[in-house]
Amino acid sequence: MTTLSCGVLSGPICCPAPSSARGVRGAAGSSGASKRSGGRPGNGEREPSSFLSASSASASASDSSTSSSSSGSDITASCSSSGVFRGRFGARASPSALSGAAGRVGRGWTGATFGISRAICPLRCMAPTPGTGAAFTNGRPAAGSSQVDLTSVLSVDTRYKTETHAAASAGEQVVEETQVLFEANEEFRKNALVSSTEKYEEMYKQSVEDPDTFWSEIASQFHWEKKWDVTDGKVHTENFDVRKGPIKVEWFKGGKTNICYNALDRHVEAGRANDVAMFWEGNEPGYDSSVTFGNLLDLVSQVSNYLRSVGVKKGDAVVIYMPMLVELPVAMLACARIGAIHSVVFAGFSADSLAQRILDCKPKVVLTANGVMRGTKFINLKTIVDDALKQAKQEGYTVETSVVFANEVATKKEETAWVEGRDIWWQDVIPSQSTKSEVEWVDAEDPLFLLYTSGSTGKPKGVLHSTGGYMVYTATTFKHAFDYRPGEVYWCTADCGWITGHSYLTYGPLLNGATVVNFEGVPTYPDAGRCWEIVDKYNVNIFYTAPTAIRALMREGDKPVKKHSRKSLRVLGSVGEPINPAAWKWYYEVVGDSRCPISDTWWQTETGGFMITPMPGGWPLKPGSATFPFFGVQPAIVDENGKELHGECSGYLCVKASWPSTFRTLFGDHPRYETTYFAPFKGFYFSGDGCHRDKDGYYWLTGRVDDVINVSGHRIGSAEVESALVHHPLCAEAAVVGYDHEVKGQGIYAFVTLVEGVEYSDKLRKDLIAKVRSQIGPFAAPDIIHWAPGLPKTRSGKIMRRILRKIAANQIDELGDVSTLADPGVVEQLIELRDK
Ligand code: 6R9
Repeated sequence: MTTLSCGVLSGPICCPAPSSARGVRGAAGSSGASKRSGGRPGNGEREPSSFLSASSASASASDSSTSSSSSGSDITASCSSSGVFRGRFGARASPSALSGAAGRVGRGWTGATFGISRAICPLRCMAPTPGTGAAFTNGRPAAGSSQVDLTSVLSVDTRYKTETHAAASAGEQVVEETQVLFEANEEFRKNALVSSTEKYEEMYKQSVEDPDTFWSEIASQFHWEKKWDVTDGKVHTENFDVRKGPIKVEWFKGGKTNICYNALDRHVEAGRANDVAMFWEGNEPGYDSSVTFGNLLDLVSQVSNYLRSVGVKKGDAVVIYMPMLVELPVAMLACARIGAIHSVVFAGFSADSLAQRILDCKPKVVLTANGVMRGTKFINLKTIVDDALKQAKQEGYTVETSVVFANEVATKKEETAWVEGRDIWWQDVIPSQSTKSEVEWVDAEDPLFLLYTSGSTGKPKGVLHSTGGYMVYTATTFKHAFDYRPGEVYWCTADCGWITGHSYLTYGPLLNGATVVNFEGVPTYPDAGRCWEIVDKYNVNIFYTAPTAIRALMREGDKPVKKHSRKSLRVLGSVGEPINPAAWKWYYEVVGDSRCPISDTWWQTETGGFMITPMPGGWPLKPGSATFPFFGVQPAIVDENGKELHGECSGYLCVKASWPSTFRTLFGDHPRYETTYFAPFKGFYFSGDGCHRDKDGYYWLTGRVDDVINVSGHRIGSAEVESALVHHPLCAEAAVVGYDHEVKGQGIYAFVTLVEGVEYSDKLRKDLIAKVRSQIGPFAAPDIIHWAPGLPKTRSGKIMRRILRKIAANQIDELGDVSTLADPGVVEQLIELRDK
């Protein structure tokens, strides 16, 4: 049997200084675009969190072209042929434990036998690559294109393939290696919320057979000012089938509630006012603060009162462009308290991107800070906001009020540019507000927030979530996927600029009354031991991060980890992209001391909460698999014709029915919502991801199948980068693809055709990268610019991205059929220029 051995203040100035504060922080008070065809307006959507940006930066500095194939040797090297491995959370290979779960989850599938031969590559049984591969005409996908590109599924998955090869060539039995199970020890399982596959099965069965009762019971644990309507025993209505009319989802309609009340007031009223709700850890060690539920409620009330005072009402949008100060989640909760719709834009997006979002949702107010330090780097947020507001004004929309948090640790007030009449210091207006603020009771279906995300066109999609279902679902998923127990300290490294920071740094944990760690800095500053220092400092029990951060830290070796005890850790989590088994193993063995289960949570901005995730203790884990669906989630893997596949299979990951936190629409564009997500495979929500289900019913996510690149766990549309590139006057055409990147998961590889007669130069290369940085944000900067005298196109002008991906991956001998190209000679030219 092969086994894997494998404030100065201490708090916001405007709230009482918490006793545990030690800091000295003054603040916390606290598809081929071309000129010829007209480039799309540049815009970006997402960027890695500050955490992730750091790892991206370090990755590109060292070797931007390294493929992740090296991880393959890691896994081989650490394979041993010793017997069954069991740690405190041990690994084992056993068929029995799984039989229940597998038998049930793999609908229509009877198999539960274990130890059968299957290579790690989850795409073993993927359909063959279609002839021309590229799914989008002219590299310029139409909004809501219903086509998906199977070739990208194949290229995305090379990490897994490589590992399979590596293991095989070392004479290991790949088969058994992939079947290694990591199972929680008896003690862990006994106390787990979901302690067995049987318990999971029972709950899952009820959740899909009678979702109305299942979710009503859970929803009843929250405060509802008025109970929801029940029609024919139903608390939800949905249409997931475009053939039957408009797509529509509603949960708990008629119910009146408030998510801020449930996340704060409810705990304060239950006597928990003095319990710590949030530990804030600044970029600079020693700068920290903590806020209790009482403090947080006071702060949120003050901000909500201020917003009301400047005319923000229920249903109005508020844009938040802030670093990870306590004030960021506070601002979100303050909007929720008064029924305003928050739209957080990651404070790393460029002015252009911010302007685009402002123009789309037309906020009354923008909340920001004058600057922030990330590691040793100062980021002047105020100049970015100023530029964005200027652009928005030129385009016809004027923001009347911009509230600026003076982040004294990063920069001085005197050095901050100012627009009289519009700009106002946060510290001048918030602390003087009353700490009492009436709650606006909203309908469960009233919108809670908007969050822009990348799609396959240049225009970002404003994903809209409503209140009641989102509240119930994020709270429930948080509790179960992390096996959360009252009193535990939980640290999520995500920035609130992304969905993870919404659902699992703010709402999910606070709804459960958990103590959250909010870290402003980056994992490698001042050194690679920072995370573990923080874990020990706050006795973190649950730690949730992204594979890109894990890989960046793994490169620094075990020493910085082992220097710290980490004995408080109980559960680890992963999100953002598929975690490669080598990183999983390192996370498990080194960070978690082979003691802590890893919840590899698959979900999306659109889903609002976890969809496929382990429940620690409930069943054994397989490194790299997100395991099984959460309660109420009915995944379907379909083939290219939309036919649902059963048992062991690979294809496109869809969902058959709504779950409470389904996103309700794309802001201002319901047709795009329908065509993007519901038209490709009729009757299903299409996730945009490829997926394999193995013989045991485990789900293995294999990456995006559309033209979205997942860099450091965050989505960037290739169309957006192409559009930014063609904004450069010397760029005639651009085609962007993803390629395997050792740390970031995927990197950005841009093929660029210059205008006639322009010479290639390093300066131009830098200028092009700078163009993308300024149009979208630094995180979207291409890692590689590949000069392209021409692009491989079919006679109808369709770019064959399959070929570009192969060239980017240096798989020149796997180009496949190029005979349908208008000019096959282009490929030779591109190969010649590969390293130029
Ligand atoms: C939460 C979040 C969503 C896309 C999603 C998928 C990828 C996220 C994953 C994962 C494999 C996981 N993704 N978690 N892939 N395993 N555990 O990241 O939302 O930024 O919208 O990205 O991220 O490709 O479609 P979002």
